[in-house]
Amino acid sequence: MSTNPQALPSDDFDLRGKRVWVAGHRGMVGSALVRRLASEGCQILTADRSEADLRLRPAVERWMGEHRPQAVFVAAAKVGGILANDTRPAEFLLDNLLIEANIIDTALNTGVEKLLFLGSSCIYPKMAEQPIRESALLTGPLEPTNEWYAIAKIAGIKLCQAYRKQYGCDFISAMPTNLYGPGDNYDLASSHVVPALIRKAHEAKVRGDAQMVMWGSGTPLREFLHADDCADALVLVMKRYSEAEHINVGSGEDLPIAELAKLICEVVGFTGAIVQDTSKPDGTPRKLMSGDKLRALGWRPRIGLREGLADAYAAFLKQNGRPSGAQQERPA
Ligand code: GFB
Repeated sequence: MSTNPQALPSDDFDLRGKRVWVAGHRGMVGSALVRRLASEGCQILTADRSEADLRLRPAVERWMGEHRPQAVFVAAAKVGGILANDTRPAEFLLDNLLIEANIIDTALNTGVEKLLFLGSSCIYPKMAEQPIRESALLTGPLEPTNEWYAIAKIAGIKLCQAYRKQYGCDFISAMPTNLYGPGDNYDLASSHVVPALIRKAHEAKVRGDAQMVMWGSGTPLREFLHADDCADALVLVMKRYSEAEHINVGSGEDLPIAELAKLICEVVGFTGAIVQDTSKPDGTPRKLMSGDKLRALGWRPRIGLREGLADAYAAFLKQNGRPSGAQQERPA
């Protein structure tokens, strides 16, 4: 802990030899962090849900008390795509509030030296000026489809800031853009757009369908980052960043969903038509984040979108080569 709550440490936070807990190691970002941390010379700690349900305070206290992590990546969260966020608001709000409050407060009590809390680009106002700078937080109304998740993540940022201000904890926050990659969720009712379209294109190809369904109008713009690039940026942020304000983690480029769908069809090899289901929501029209702060730390993404999508499709085939319960959608 620093004696001056707002001060930047003069040196990098050294991970070597430290006990580093990746909370949420089974998720897409958590598992990418575990892969990335393997070369950092630290001891990686993980807790299975059977060992510690992170929504339960006594379980978190017991686990952290026993394992005494020195650094924590809070990658554990209830996450999902636009439909899951829109239809399960209570879970997205409550589970995320519980997880972050339990971990952050127990981190204070167990003497964690540094904690990095992960949020999402949906914390920003729906109509924020683009590219979205970190200072746009709380300057306007949120996107209604994910305000519950956004409020929980904003509360997590504020918890880190409050613990920094009141107790001098080196707790920081990073806000990744829309992520994709190995270990993603391919359930069509709860997934994000990239895994959903990979699965739909693959199954349409295998069945020989003439078309596949894309939700919404296809006009919303989204910025995508491969989970391995995200993990790389997060490790750098853990080592080099120590400010109260959160930091954006993105690729710096966005594209319309209709173009993403075409690109995914090319990567997968589906040559049929893409049809819209406009009964499904579009969500935020655009959420391209400014990457100035991250670039100032010297970080650049390495994985281009086409290459990243090919990697994600290869991972999908490995994970779900022959899906037993193919989920077929028809245009509304
Ligand atoms: O990835 P996605 O679910 O999340 O949807 P958001 C992005 C865009 O892709 C929306 C469209 O405009 C969707 O309508 N889309 C097209 C599809 N086809 C599909 C499909 O088959 N499945 C899905 N899921 N989308 C989430 C937030 O917003 O982003 C979360 O709800 C979080 O809170 C996450 O912030 C990163 O980008 O709209």
